[in-house]
Amino acid sequence: MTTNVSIEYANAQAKYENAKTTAEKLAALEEMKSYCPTHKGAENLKNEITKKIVKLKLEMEKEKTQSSKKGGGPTISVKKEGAGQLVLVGVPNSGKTTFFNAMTGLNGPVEDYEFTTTLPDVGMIDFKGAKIQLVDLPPIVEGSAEGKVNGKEILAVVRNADAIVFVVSVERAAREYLLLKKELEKSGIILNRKKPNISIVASSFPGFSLTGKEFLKIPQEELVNYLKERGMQNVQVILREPTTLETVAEAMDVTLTYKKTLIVVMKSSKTSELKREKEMIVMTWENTPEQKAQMLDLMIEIMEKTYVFTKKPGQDAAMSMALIVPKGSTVLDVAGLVHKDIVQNLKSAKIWGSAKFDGQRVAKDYVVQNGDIVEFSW
Ligand SMILES: Nc1nc2c(ncn2[C@@H]2O[C@H](COP(=O)(O)OP(=O)(O)OP(=O)(O)O)[C@@H](O)[C@H]2O)c(=O)[nH]1
Ligand SMILES: [Mg+2]
Repeated sequence: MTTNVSIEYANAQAKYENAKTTAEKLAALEEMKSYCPTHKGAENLKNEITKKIVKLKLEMEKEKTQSSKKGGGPTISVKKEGAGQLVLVGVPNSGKTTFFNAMTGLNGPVEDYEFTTTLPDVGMIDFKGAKIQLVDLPPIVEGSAEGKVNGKEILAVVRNADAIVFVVSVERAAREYLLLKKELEKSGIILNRKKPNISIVASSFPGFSLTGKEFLKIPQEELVNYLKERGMQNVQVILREPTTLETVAEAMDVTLTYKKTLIVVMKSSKTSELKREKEMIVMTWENTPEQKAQMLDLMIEIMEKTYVFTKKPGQDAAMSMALIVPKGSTVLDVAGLVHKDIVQNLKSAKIWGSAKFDGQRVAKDYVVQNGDIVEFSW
């Protein structure tokens, strides 16, 4: 039986098929699981993935005991929990654990020497009643992408996260950020931009078809040859942005993953040397309650999520129980999180917040915004 899956799931599957190491395979499987459809027909698929994950973990345990005999390092995996997962990335001693402790209320080890954190530490942050997972990671160094100090395992965790919070020290902010960016890019993690908005799919019709010709910045023949060399003869190409061969290569590279980021600059006493690039969100850490609240809003934003509240007719809204949904979710998507009966019978909803007036009736496909209160009618 075929099961309809999302683009995210298909991408994760492609990563799995291209994974070279056990850690990469595991990260891809966990990503597949997190994007696995939730309806009943997909249960088998989910079970199959779980079985594969268990098998891989057993293999990794075996590798671990074998390699620890040889003096190799431990393997690392972090289970996703809550409405979204953020990872802390920084060079040694940049203040990751200091920041982690402040946000989660936990008490991870903070020392003034390097490599204090040697394994990921997981904490949950309360966001208006919803839970966000924050992962403190061991440091990234020059050479992590090649496997230095467990770099591959750490970067596999970064790859699977919903978004990244960089923690840099104020004195060396720009240098640290460039080093981190380079190591992540070498591992196929691209920051603060989206996958090229073009699609290249095998076609059941013979030959080459192109939509959006005005976006092609190279002779069409070059593109046709490039695809032919890669075994794509019958192909449909749709361009929605200026496109060169590099754009095409990037769009076809299933090993790449795209993440949004936020940069926290530690040690607030001095001004930072960090030059802001487009799309970069930079915040100097002062550890005040207002700043923590602001930080949480930014975390939701970089994970590309939206938070809403629900209410029952005639009752007050459940303001202490936010629901976190992917950005762009509709009233119907939110209903799916509340109860399946609502989904089946949903007629419309009332919205307080982003609608023109409070309590406005909206259709099922209305896209919700941060802080909206939704009341279902069914
Ligand atoms: N003054 C000041 N010191 C800080 C700040 N953040 C971190 N430190 C100090 O910097 C040192 C390292 O902090 P950690 O939080 O352990 O850094 P880390 O990035 O987790 O380090 P590793 O786990 O080794 O990678 C400690 O001595 C902290 O007290 C800050 O904002 N201000
Ligand atoms: Mg640490």
